[in-house]
Amino acid sequence: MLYSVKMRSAQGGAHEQGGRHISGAERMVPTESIEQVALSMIERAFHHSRGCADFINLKIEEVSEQNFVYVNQLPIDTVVTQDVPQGRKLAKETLIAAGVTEKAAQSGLDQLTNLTDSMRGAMLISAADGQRLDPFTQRGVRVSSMDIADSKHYESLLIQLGLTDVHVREAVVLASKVQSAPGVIAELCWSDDLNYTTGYVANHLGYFRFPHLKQPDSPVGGRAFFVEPDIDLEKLINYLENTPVLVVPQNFAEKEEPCKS
Ligand code: WAQ
Ligand code: MG
Repeated sequence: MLYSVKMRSAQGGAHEQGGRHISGAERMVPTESIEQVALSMIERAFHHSRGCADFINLKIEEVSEQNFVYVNQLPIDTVVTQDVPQGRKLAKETLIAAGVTEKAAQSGLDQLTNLTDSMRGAMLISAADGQRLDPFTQRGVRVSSMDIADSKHYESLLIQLGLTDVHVREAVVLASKVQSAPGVIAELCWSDDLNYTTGYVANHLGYFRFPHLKQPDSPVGGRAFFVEPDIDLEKLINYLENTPVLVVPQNFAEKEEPCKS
C-alpha cells in the first residue's frame, strides 16, 4: 500500500489567506516510510533559504495502486555553462530544438524573468506563439501525485552521476511526469531557492541541467510548460494534478559494464 505525503508551507499565514509560499514537497511511500518522510518535510519548511514557515499543511492519504501509471525517467545530462546569459542562450536553443518556436521560447524566458515573486505552480505556454494558456495567474498548475518507483535504484543512479542534492531528485521526477503528458513539448525551470542557480530544460529526449540559469540571491523561480497550442487544457491539467504516476528509474547497469557481451 502506498501513501501520498504532501507538504506546503508559507510565511504570514496560510497560502489561501495571502501567506507567502516557502516550500512544498510530495512523495508516495509505503506505510513504514511515512513518519520519516513527513518529519524531513517539516524540517525543510522550518529551515528554508526563503524563510521560516509559520504555516505548514501536511496531508497523508492512501493511494490505490491499481490507478498508477508507470512512466520512464528522463535521462539526465549537464550542460556546462559559465554564466546566466550563456545558460539562458543554451536553454533557449534546447527549447527550440525540441520544437518550441523562437518566439515562444523567448516569451517563456521573459515571462519567468519578469515574475516579481515565485508562483506556486507552473505556467502553461503555447509552444507556437508563447501565449500563456492557463487561467491560474500566480498559482499556476501544480503537478502532483508522483514519485519514483524504485528509490534505492534511483538514489544509486544519482550518486553515480554525482547528483546527491534533493532538488535534482525531485525535479527529475516532476519533469518525467510532465514530459509523459500528451501534448507537452518542453519544460523550462529554475529554482526559487535563494542560491540554487541550476535550472533545466526537459524535452522528450531528456533532462538537461544548466548550472547558471538565474543569479544567486534571487528568491524568484518558476516553471513553464510549453504545450501544443490546440491542447485540451482541462485534460492536461487533470493528468498533471491528479493522475498518480510512478517514474521508473533509468537502467544504468549497461553503462556500468559497457563491455559485457
Ligand atoms: N508543480 C508545478 N510547478 C511547481 C511545482 C509543482 N509541483 N513545484 C514548484 N513549482 C514551480 C514554482 O513556480 C516554483 O517557484 C518553481 O517551480 C521552482 O520550484 O540541479 O528547486 O521547487 O538538476 O524551487 C531544478 C534544478 C531545481 C535541479 C528546481 O524548483 C538540478 C527547484 P523549486
Ligand atoms: Mg524551492
